[in-house]
This record gives sequence, C-alpha cells and structure tokens, in this order.
Amino acid sequence: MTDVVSYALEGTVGVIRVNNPPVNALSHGVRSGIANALTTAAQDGSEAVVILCEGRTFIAGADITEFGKPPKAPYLPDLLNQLDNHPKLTVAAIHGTALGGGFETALSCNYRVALASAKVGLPEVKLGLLPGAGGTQRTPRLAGVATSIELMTSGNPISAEAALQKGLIDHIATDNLAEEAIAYAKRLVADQAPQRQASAITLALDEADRELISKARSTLAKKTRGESAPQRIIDCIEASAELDFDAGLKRERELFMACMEDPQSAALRHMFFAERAAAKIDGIDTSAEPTEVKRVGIIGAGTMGGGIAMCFAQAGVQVTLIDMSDEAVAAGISKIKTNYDISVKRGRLSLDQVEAIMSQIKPSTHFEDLADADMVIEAVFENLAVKKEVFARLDTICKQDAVLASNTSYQSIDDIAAATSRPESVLGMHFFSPANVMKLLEVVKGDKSSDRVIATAMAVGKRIGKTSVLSGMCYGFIGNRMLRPYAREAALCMMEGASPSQIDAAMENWGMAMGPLAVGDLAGLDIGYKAREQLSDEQKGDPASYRVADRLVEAGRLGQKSGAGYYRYDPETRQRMADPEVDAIIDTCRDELGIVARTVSDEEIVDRLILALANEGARILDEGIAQRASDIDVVYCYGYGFPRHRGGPMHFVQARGLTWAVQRMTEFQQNLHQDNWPIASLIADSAERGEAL
Ligand code: T1G
Repeated sequence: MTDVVSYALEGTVGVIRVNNPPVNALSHGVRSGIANALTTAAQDGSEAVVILCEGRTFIAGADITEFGKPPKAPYLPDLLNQLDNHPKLTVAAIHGTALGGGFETALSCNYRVALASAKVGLPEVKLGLLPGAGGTQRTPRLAGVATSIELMTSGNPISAEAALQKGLIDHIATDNLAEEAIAYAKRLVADQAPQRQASAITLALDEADRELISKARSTLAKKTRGESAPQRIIDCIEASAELDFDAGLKRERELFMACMEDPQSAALRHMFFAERAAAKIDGIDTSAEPTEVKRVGIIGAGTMGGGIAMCFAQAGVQVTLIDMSDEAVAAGISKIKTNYDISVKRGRLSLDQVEAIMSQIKPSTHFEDLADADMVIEAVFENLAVKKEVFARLDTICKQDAVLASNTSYQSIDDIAAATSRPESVLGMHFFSPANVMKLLEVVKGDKSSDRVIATAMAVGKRIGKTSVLSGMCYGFIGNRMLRPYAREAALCMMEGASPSQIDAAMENWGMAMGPLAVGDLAGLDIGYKAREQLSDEQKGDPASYRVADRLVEAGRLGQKSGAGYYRYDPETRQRMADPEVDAIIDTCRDELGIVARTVSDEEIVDRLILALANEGARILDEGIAQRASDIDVVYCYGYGFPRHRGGPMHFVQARGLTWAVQRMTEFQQNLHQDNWPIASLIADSAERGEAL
C-alpha cells in the first residue's frame, strides 16, 4: 500500500481505506495504493472488498494538480479496469461527495453504499473535461440516457436518495458507514449475490433516447455556446449504446484527450484554482479573527440596497433595512417581495421559505436601530458628500467593533473613512447589480482598513454565497477601472466604422455574455453621462470615445430604461433591434470629428477590447491593487460576463502569448490612437523574460 492507502482484512472482508486529505483526490499515491491493495485482496482470504475513505469525503475526483504533468501509471482507466474485473465482490462506501473519478471508481465496483447525506456527481464538464475513466459508458448502462445527460452536462451532484432511485447506488447507510458497508458486503456474499458489472450491461437507444440526445445537443449549443466538452459528452453517451463497452471506452478516451488538450479545459482548470486562491489574503494577520455577523444594517432601500438585503436574509442574517422615509423603505420591501414572488412562480422557493426570509428583514427609518449591528453596508446615492454624511452619523451610533462598509462603485474609501473616528473599521464592499444574483463581491481595503474588517468582509462574502476578491483603492477598483478602456475601444471601433450590432455580435460570438454597447444600454447611458459631467475635458479623454453616448442621452435614449439607447427595445420581449436613427447619430458624430468610416474586422474588435482589459489589468496588478493575476480573472468572469472557458482576461492573454500581445498593441500604437496604447510594463517585461504575469 502507500501512506495514503491502507488495506486490512476485517473478518472475511478486505477493507481498502484511502486517506489523502483534503478530498481524497486520486493522486498517483492513491492510485498505486488502491492497485496494490486490489492485488493483495485478489490472493488473500477475503470474500469481498470494501473501498472507503477517511476524512470528510469519498474520493472527490482525479487530482487536478497533476493535470498537465506527465501522467504516471497506474493510470485511472487501468486501475478501474482492474477493479471492474476483480475476482472478489466489491463495494464502494460513499460519504461526502463522490465526484468525477471518485464516482467512476464507485461505478466500477459491483455495489455502492452511501450515507443518506452523501452526494454523487460527474462535474468534469465544469473543468472543460468529461468523465474519462469509464463514467460516460457505465452511467448510461446503469441509469439510462436522460440521467446521464443531466448528470454529465450539468456537472451538478445529486443526493444519495436520488442516486438510489436512478440505480446509481444500491443501499443507503444511516449511521456508521464502514460498519454498514462491511455488513452489507457480508450479506451479499452470504446471499451469493452476483458480481454485477455495469460494463457487462448492453444498452440500446430507443426513439425517445435519440430524441433526448438530439434535443440535448441543440439546447447545449445555446446554453454552453462555444464550449466543446458538453458536445463531446453527448458523443460519448451515444457511443455507450452504439459500441460495445471496450470500443466505447476507447471512444471516451479519444474525446477525453481532446478535451484535455483543449485550451478551454486549461482555462476552466485555471478558474477552479483561481476562485479558491481569491479567498486567500496575502500578508494578512491570520490571527485577525473575522467578526461574526449576526445582525447587518443596510442603508438605502433602492435596487442595490434591496438586493444586498436579500443576500443576507437568505443566509439567515438579521437585516435592518434603512431609508430616509417610510415610503422609500416600503418601496424597497415591496421590490424585494416582487423578486421573491418571481422565485416562487419559477419554483425556486416555496411560500414558506419566502416568508422566513422576509421575516429576517426589518424596515426602519431610524439610524439608531443600527446600534447593535455587527456590520453596516451603505448603499445610498453615488455621491461622496452624501456618503460622508452617512458614515459620520454611523460613527456616532454603531458599536465600536462594527464593520462599516460602503457599496460605492468609485468613491474613495479613504475619503469616506475620514468622515469617521474609526477609519480602521471602514472598507468597501462593492456588489454588482442585481446584487441578489451576481456572484462577485469586490472587497475594497482603504489605507487604514484593519485586517479584522478585511477578514470579516471576505468571510461574510463567502457566507452570503459571493465570490469575494480583495481590491486596493483606485478609481473603479479592479473591474470598473478595466471597463473604461474596454468601453473606450468599443466606442472608438464604432466611430471608426463598426456598427453597434457588429461590435456586440463580435464580442458575444467570442464568448462575452453580452456585448459592450448592449451592456451600456442595460446599465443606463445616463450613468456615464452624469459621471462625465463631473470630469474636465482632459479627464474625459478622446471626444470620439463618448460623443455618440452623449448624443444618445441628449436625445433621451438612455438605454433599456427608456426603450432605446444604442438599440431600440421591444417593450414586451426587451429584444434589441438595430436602429437607423443611431446610425445617423453615429454618422453625424463622425462628421463633427472628421472621422472617415472604414471597415473594422471582428478580429480587430475582439483584439482591441480584450487587450484593453488585459493591459489595464496588468497595470492594476503592477500597482498592487489586485493581489494576483488570477484574482482579476475571477473579477471578470464573475462580475462582467467574461467566458469562464477562456479563463479570464489575464489567463487568456497569457495563453494566447504575451509576445503576441506586445506585437498586437504595438500595431495599435502605430495605426490607431497612440496615446491609448501605452503597453503595461508588466506585460512588456514578462514577455521579454518569458515569464507569467
Ligand atoms: N484535485 C486536487 N485538489 C482538489 C480537488 C481535486 N479534484 N478538489 C478539491 N481540491 C482542493 C482545493 O483546491 C482546495 O485546496 C481543497 O481541496 C478544498 O477544496 C478522470 C478527469 C470536493 C466539492 O471536479 O468540487 O476526476 O485551496 O475549497 O468547498 O473522470 O473541492 O485548500 O489548497 O473546493 O469543501 C473531478 C472538484 C476532477 C471536484 C469540496 N472532480 N472539487 O469543496 O472545498 S476531474 C472535481 C470540488 C476527474 C476523471 C476526471 C470541491 C469539493 P486548497 P474546496 P469545498
């Protein structure tokens, strides 16, 4: 055995115990240990073999940290082949989450026992992969096509009970898993139960199955637009019925290797670790215990404040929602209720659940009601003076260890903190609209923010289901600061000859959830207009980058909220439509600025917008505003609709090649607006040294 796998005979049952924290991943040591144990068990006096794990979960999959490195035997498919053909009756004993290669190991056993609290799943698609150790061939044989499509293309785990119903497990243990699994194995031997093999089942597709497969292909083509793994999974499921088991395994292997070599998988594996790394704060005093937040105050019952209140109430935190008048608070509560009514209609929540959540939210117009709040989040009008006044009042009311956070998008945390006598308790918690939906939370530390309040905000973010990323203080923090050059390049491509529809289509076909101009219409063009009113001409930059937006706002075209912006919107479906009026406005602006339209290719649009993001991201990284390049990727994939299967702007540009990035931006310097393309020194230096960002 190895130090992560032990084997011992317990009576007539051989027990293989895996102990490879934190999740018993199938590292080389685990694979070797299991293989050796199976060899021993084949020759000893055991009548059955049970595989179980120590720690918090059954095997949660292949060891993702080994991907991209030279594989070492025993390879998982070979190990599972040894298990599948073992001479003794084999039982998997599942607790926690048996996922990916872990569940494939269990499927290669003759029987499966699971604790009622356990879950099983095949989440490989979330890594741009597919179950590559027989999962795509055994699952359809045990549970049929419909279950296999759902399990493998959603990547979501199912409960032990659901797995039992679907024939994926055979028995549910209620108490001591090891004891019950061993007793179950003994009973099977005593009953002379057959050593069933999923691999021995012959599967035939009926018409309904073929319908399901065809429908899945078209649904996935839309839902996972541009992603390769989901379609390859369907190919494997088809093969499980069209080919014999060994040929099906071969087909699965071919498609698995195609996924493994696909840049999309490298990107998604990058995101898997990036999301986890973002939670780690370098240099923080780890003894700085986060404050437990049992009561939170939210100031401002508008769209953002209401959405934030929902996040906390859903996490079981008591919320006091404050606004200046009874009418304003009532309107906020009513909007929250409407949101939950939609969730009930869609079957996401029951009426009782909504009632319980709403009972957590106490409306008020008195700041004094925040005296015992552990955290207060200000979500009032985006004006520094108003925010400073709010924080000055909080300073006189809140208890000493309360965390005072602002949901500001742009204002200086340091200026806000200066309005209090406790700047160490102040920081930013920047939510993204709609706050009850968007996963990203930017935690913005001010000069004086203490480690305790930073740790508290990060912990609270995780508790309310957000992916939190720490940002230093600069205008726009991480995400919105990068959005400015991105939006600038979109506007300039438009002025130079590309239509709004071409720009948005180019970016959406590349993978962005929504094109930049459609995003502008969604957010409201008047927001940028009002922000520009507070800037000097020099601060505004090249007039070509905002002239059209200004003209649209001045014409009352604010975006979706007014029914028209860069596009006209169907009042019923909100479907966007190109509008000749906008083309005319663009032509007029070109004439005013002496710009002669030219053909702008989709490739140029994509390169300019993505490089604009990565170039600014590199500056943010260089200035220490972001802790690591992967944090910037998390911000863009979780807050701005950047495709996860491209790994975020920083990963994408490095995967594409920093030398290419330098060469392409040099072309832009020479052919476009030179002052828009100073190449970030971190990119230039890293390209020169052949190093990562
Ligand atoms: N390999 C290596 N490390 C892993 C890992 C894995 N499979 N899963 C988790 N970790 C690390 C993780 O990076 C973190 O490390 C720590 O464990 C705790 O994770 C052939 C090819 C199991 C539900 O995709 O979904 O099998 O940050 O913070 O919230 O077909 O981890 O502490 O240093 O997420 O309690 C398929 C991925 C692989 C499962 C636990 N399996 N993992 O969640 O803890 S591909 C997966 C998870 C495969 C085969 C194919 C979750 C979890 P650190 P955590 P958690």
